[in-house]
Amino acid sequence: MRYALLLFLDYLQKGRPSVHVIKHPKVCRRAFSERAEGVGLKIHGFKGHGTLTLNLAGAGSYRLLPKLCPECLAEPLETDYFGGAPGGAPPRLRAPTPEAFEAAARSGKVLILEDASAGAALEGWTCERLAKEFPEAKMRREYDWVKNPKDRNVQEMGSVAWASSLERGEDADERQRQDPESPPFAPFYWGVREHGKGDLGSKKVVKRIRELIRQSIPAFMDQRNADSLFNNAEFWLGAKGTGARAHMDSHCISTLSVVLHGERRWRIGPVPRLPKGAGRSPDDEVVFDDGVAYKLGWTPMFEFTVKEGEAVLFPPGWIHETLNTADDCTVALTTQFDLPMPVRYYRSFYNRLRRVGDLYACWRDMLSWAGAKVPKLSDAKSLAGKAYAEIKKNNRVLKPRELDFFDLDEDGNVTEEEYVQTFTAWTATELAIRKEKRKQLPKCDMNWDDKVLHNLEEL
Ligand SMILES: O=C(O)CCC(=O)C(=O)O
Ligand SMILES: [Fe+2]
Repeated sequence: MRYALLLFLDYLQKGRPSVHVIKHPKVCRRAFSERAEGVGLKIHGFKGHGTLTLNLAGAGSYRLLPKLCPECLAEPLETDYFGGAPGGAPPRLRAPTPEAFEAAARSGKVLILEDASAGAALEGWTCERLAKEFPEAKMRREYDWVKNPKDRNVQEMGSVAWASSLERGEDADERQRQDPESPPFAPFYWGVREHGKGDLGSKKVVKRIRELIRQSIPAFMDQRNADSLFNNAEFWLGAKGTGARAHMDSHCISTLSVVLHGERRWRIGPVPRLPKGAGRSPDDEVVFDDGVAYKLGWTPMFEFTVKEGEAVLFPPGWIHETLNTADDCTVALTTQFDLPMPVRYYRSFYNRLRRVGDLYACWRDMLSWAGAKVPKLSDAKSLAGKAYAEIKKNNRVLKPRELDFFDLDEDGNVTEEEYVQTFTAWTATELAIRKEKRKQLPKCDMNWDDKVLHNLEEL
């Protein structure tokens, strides 16, 4: 009772606008679960005893996971935040508009997008077409680190027998034992993103593929992404049964993967939870390298098929795996884009994203959005109040990234309450994270279901 009440008072103190007390929970045990409504909060009474809602404008309604500390930023329950059909497909955008795509990308949502290659210069390109257009281009097979330890591009695109070849790749037996659903054969990889290194093709090849990618920006996407789409581009190619094994990447921006030809099964899941005491990665320590997800008993949150012309959108850190399922050779263009940056997602899952070493490259950015160094917790509120007053006094327009970091209710305007509350919670989170021990393998909680909330009720 006391704990729930304290928690409620704590929220009130944080000065959330428009607080509606719908009904007091008959709190008789410590158990409770919280729910964010947009950003508003609903504190559930347990066992159906009643609900108390702190409401802000905003669409979603998310239950919240146990926090790293009482004042810390709360993470939403993944299945509430990402929606879709857990175990099945994520939400699908049938006729994606630029507005819908932009909103989803700012929040780091996972989506299947239709019409992703309609009208694109690369629409429908097959493995054979690539071989014909770029015979002298060079690529390599994945999972070939014994024979090709330096990742040289040793496979000529024009020798098209590769399009039907099936090779297991290193450690394939072990991966299949760890997870029989994992892709049995190694795909081919044309890493256009490595164009600076020089062995993926002549200057002419690089110039041409750059132009083709520029002419293939999906209509729903900010067209200023041409450079980032090119500079991060990877073609993933292969016969039925080939695919990328589950892994996490270190990109700080979101990924879009378009099926140009063929069909593929995707399995994908969120960055694992990192509860209090789970530790945190040392700087730059890759955790989810090849095989680690399987070893830790990964259960994908979404498993679905992406057809020719469709794309998948997912935010930084999501563990992903692909399997080419068409009878002939599948071509996918998998790349990242700069605009918009998924800052709302970073705020929503700050605790885990700031502790998993694969995302080390993003930590500096994450630390920058609050606009100040991490202060003492006791100073956070007054510092934030002053910073906000300064912004108002100078009529300073917040940068898009600042806006998304502070604008909890996503109404396009940052109130003083939102600013102070976010800054204070961010400070508390940073301080709590720093108390976590550095561990090569933090104790990841691979679950994404709501059992942890029920467990709370059992306490
Ligand atoms: O598209 C694929 O098959 C794998 C993509 C991937 O893992 C990546 O680009 O990071
Ligand atoms: Fe990847």
